[in-house]
Amino acid sequence: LEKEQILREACEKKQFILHFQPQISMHTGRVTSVEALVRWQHSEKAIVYPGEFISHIEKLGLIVDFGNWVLQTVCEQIAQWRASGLPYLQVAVNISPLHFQDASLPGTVRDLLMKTNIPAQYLELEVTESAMQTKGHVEIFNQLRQLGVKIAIDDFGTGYSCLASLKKLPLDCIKIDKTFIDDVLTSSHTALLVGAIISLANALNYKLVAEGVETRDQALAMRELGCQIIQGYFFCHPVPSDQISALLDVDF
Ligand code: G
Ligand code: G
Ligand code: MN
Ligand code: NA
Repeated sequence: LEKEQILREACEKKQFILHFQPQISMHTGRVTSVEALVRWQHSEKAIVYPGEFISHIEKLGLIVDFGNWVLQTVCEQIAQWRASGLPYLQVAVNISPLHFQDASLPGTVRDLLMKTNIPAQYLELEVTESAMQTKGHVEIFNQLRQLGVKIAIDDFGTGYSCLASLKKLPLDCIKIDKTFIDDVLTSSHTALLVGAIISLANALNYKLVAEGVETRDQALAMRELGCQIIQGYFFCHPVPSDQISALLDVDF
């Protein structure tokens, strides 16, 4: 109960901050986009990671308000980077399956895009395969795509019906789960699977991002298999927004 009170207060007092993790193009060695990752800035020293609090926010019924705050903060950040002279930068935002069931999501996104005046293609929503099972998701999907917002399937390969989720709806991006990258060097079976997923993404004309690449050898193996975009600690950890500008100048 105490934890609930603390979380409720954190929501009210806006103790959340966003960090951004670059996604690197294997063709150019440059940052193509970033993923927004929330952190709870508890006190001056303590940072709490979302694995510890997102599910509580969901249980407290606060996830729509919370997710809308994340979306608003991201849209404002995209506008701010642009206003400071940088090119538009695409930002991927994690959306809870519960938020994805909320019929007001497309309208909220439309209003935010209008208010911040950013082109819709710079906002990418990451949903997991479980969001593809929620009630009313088809309508919400279609409305979001009509706005021009991009949709990525997160943690691809870990859900129980990833091919079904591809069959159902047109997407823009597949994010191969870290568990595949973890084994790609040690299991030829996994390497074959990863190659097949990459072929699938290419055939469907979807962007493909490899997540959780931690070593040079993993990055080289993924590039060898045809992966175009890599995200992971090997290239860059999630960082505060004021570090992004310098990273846009780096040749990775
Ligand atoms: O940053 P970290 O590895 O601790 O993130 C853990 C999990 O929290 C990931 O599964 C990620 O998708 C999720 N997460 C991070 N930021 C957000 C957010 O803004 N909203 C939601 N709903 N989930 C997030
Ligand atoms: O579920 P989702 O894909 O949104 O989770 C992304 C999470 O993975 C982020 O919270 C991020 O901090 C974490 N992450 C990103 N790169 C790496 C990595 O190379 N290794 C590990 N262990 N985690 C990573
Ligand atoms: Mn994600
Ligand atoms: Na993921």
